[in-house]
Parts: sequence; C-alpha cells; structure tokens
Amino acid sequence: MKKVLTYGTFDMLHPGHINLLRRAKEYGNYVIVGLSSDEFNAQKGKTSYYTYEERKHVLEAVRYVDEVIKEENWDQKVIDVQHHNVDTFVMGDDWKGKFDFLKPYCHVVYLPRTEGISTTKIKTDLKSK
Ligand code: C2G
Repeated sequence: MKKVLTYGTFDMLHPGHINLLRRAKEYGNYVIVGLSSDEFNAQKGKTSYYTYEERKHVLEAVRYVDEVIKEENWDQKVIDVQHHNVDTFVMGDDWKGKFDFLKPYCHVVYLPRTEGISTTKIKTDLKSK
C-alpha cells in the first residue's frame, strides 16, 4: 500500500481540484486528503461556500480519494505523515517549497496548478453575470 497525502479546502469542487487529486493518485494507490476545517479556513483567511461536512461529503465521492481526515492547524502534517505511514506528500506548486520540512519523512511533490480556474474566479464570474 503506497499512501499519498494532500491538504486543502476543496470548496466548490472544480476541474483544478480533480486534476490535482487524479495526479496525486498516480504516486500511490491510496490517497488521503487533509480537508481544512471551517475554523482552520478562517485561520487561512478563507471562507468556504460549503461547510466542512458538505465538502467532505463531496470529496468522498471522488474516485481518486480513499480517505478524508480533518486539517485543523499548520502543525499536524508531520504527525499525519507518520501516523498514516504516508510515502508521498503532494501539493499544487503555489505551495512550492513551503512543505519541504516534510522531506525527512516522505517524498514531497509539488504539481503544476491548473491555470484559469479557481473557486475565487467562479465566484467573481458569477457576480458579473
Ligand atoms: N489547485 C490546483 N489548481 C487550481 C486550484 C487548486 O492544482 N486551479 C490545487 C491547490 O494547489 C491545492 C489543492 O488544489 O494543492 C486544493 O486547493 P485549495 O482548496 O485552494 O487548497 P489551499 O487553500 O491551497 O489549502 O495546508 C495546506 C492548505 O490547506 C492548502
């Protein structure tokens, strides 16, 4: 069992999220998503349209996702990697370098973001209609 771990808010799930999750699955055969809690989102300066439970419900239906755990703070990643025996940590490259402290514990991979799509853009586009 080769386990992959990634984190995010995954609000209003869109093709950029799916592209990330699909590629994450290519690094193993079991993908764990650390899904940001509503409280942690506030710490990230983000508000999500859907609640944690709604976002978890959606993510669990994605074929590339095997398990969803709660992301509650910036400091849980080392513990999560060890506790879940993670082989590879994957994030979009807007985070490039930010999680290199995980390199002693697992492979760290930053993948190119999907250009031209984001939850913010969806909201902005809808407002301008
Ligand atoms: N993503 C992407 N392409 C996009 C949008 C998002 O590849 N067009 C990726 C991001 O790089 C991230 C994942 O999809 O790896 C989830 O994106 P967000 O929900 O925006 O996550 P974020 O707020 O960056 O939270 O501790 C890490 C944080 O929780 C990451």
